[in-house]
Amino acid sequence: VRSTVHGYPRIGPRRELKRAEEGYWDGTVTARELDAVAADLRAGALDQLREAGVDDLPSNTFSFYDGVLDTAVLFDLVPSRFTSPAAAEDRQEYLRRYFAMARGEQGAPPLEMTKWFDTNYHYLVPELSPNVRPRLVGDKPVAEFREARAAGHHTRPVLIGPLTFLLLSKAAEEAPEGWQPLELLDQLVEAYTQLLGDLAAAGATEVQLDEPILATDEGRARSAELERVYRNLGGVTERPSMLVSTYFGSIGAEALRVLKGSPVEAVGLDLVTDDEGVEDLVKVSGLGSTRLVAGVVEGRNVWRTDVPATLARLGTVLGLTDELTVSTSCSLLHVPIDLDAENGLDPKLRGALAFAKQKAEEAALLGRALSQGTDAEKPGDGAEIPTFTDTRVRARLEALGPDATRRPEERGTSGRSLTTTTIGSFPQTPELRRARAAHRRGELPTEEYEALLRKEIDRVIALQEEIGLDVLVHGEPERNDMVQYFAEQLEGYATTQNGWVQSYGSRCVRPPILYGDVSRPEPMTVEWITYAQSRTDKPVKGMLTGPVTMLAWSFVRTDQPLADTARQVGLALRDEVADLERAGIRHIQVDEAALRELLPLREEQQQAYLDWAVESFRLATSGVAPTTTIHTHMCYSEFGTVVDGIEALDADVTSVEAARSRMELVRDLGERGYRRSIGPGVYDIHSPRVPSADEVEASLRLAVDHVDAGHLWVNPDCGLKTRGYTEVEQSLRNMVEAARRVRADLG
Ligand code: THG
Ligand code: ZN
Repeated sequence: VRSTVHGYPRIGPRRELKRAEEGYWDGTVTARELDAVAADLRAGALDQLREAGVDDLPSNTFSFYDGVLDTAVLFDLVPSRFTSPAAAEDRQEYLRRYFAMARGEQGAPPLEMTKWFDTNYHYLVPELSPNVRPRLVGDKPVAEFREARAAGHHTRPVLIGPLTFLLLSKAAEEAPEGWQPLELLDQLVEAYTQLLGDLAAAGATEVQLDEPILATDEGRARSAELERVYRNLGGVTERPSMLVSTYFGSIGAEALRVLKGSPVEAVGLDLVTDDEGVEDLVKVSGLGSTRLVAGVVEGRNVWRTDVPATLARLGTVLGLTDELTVSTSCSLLHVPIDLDAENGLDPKLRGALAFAKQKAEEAALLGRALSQGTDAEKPGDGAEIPTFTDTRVRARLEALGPDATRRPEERGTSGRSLTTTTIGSFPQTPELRRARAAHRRGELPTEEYEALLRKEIDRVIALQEEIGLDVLVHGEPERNDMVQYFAEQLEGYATTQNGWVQSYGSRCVRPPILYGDVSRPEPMTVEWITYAQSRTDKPVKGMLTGPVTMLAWSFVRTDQPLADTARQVGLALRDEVADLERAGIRHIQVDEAALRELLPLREEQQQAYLDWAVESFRLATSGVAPTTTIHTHMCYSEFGTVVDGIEALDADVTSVEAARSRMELVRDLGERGYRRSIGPGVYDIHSPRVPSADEVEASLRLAVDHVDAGHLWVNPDCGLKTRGYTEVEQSLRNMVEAARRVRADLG
């Protein structure tokens, strides 16, 4: 029994890719230097996998930004705004175009970026239309195969499958009404055919085609297309054997039957996310001669594999296929690289963890153990993963009555129309970042660091007063990442020093590890918020991160349902909310930026999720007086499926990203007779562009047509942390001016 992994992190053990790319973007790193760093990272990853004992190594898992973008460029699916006919086709031009698609350039906004399924990784959304013609123009998968072979590794190139690629793409603006990217399927498959031929000619004997879309309702409904794609690809005479790999959940018996009956030589299944994968295998009476690549090592969480239990499960699965390979449940892109780079973790917790390198070792070990019989080698220590229980937390939750998640229907109102505010964070200046880094290294005494933070708060408060905003924020200068910041202060949570995971492009996050029962030993934000409040007569908003978002952006324990964990976080936040209120804070915002992201991929599971998501939010926020205003914020505008959930949160004010979707949400909510207030983002903070007062005014006038002005708040569409002060100041001035004009008109 052989072992493999579906993919490996690209950023490098010390985020080398980030440094090289950001240097390239600001002109301090040459294209040649960037390519050299990338080649080193690819070689390093293969060496690590080999060292871990993995039998079959993947290649083409590297990307400068994202694999979906790579695929679009590979097949010439580049919108015309990024092409410059004058330029010679060389490496510089290739990189210019590639990064322009990812990040935008003068006059050419970037491709839309969105979440990769239910992960915290983002991909770029290809824009397709009947005017484009997929054709193979690049050679990245072939080049990386050759490069690996030169270093002595015979690899399996990994590609995004055609079905997943097209179902994740969108119709370009110029496409006719009703046209769908899937209409390009046959042409695209033709281009893949050529790629398979090139790979075979280069010596590749197997390729991996990733079709995670099959784990979603949308993908499951496409079994006819699935059948067609793989029948056609299978018909290529000179081709490597094909592994179609699926992940982020089971794919259903129908898709499995299609794949089993297709020319595909191997199928990869996620056997970790749910139990249905094995049930499906039984339903189709096993895979027979189609090889099963069994995803049994969890690829997107950090817990080590329970080896004896997994061997037992694999024992059952062995009877359902003639040939088995052990693998991860998905690419290891979603976990940090190496546990050995952490030295601050509690040994008891550390013993329960595995990062990418350790997970590769687990896959290898499982393969060996199965080949040699389970007794041949004592795999792992077999010790139980420790539990961290806090009986006090459990008793408190137990004792809560139904009123703990209910607020009175009648609330105090601000009495004002078009109240202006911001989402919470203000720009993090280089000075601030440097000070935080120095403080963390122990080079800046805490008193000096905190004095600096207070100075920053003074400045941000004064600026907001001067601009004329109504509800102020302290600007969050004390926070690095909003999730990390709270995790550092909660019991039951651990943070890492070096556990970086790619979020998008060169941007990374260090997801904290929620390993035990959660509680709040002492107030987390009260000191900073009350300090800010002491500097102004206007109300200052308290800023917290909600339970769902705390879970979505952390690695979370799996020994109890997410709902139970969310309730514990909700209770800890409830304590914080109570302390803020007691300290005189009248506006409290609990962000649920990730409410949508954690929505299960399949509809049948979505309601149950929304129920506990709503309950944990309400647990956090329902302890306050009717006169305290609860705010929440969400970082997207396509609500569709979650709009009932948003209503059920029962927040007094909900701010959302609406700048790019022309206030559609406001209209929808208006039509539904939404009772609470809404703050549709009136300009897009994801771009440095300053909106004019006229422009903001136009948006506001649209909004007041649909929602009573007393229920309308005025704010940017997200936090201002990643922006610079010059543009922020001007944008906010224009926003306040626009609100003033519309308010004056309303009388
Ligand atoms: N926090 C976490 N996850 C997130 C976001 C977040 N996921 C969605 C969205 N926001 C992703 N956005 C970003 C934006 C910026 C950065 C990362 C994700 C970023 N990271 C720094 C970097 O890569 O240099 C490191 C930050 C740090 O020092 O902690 O700039 O807000 N969890
Ligand atoms: Zn946001």
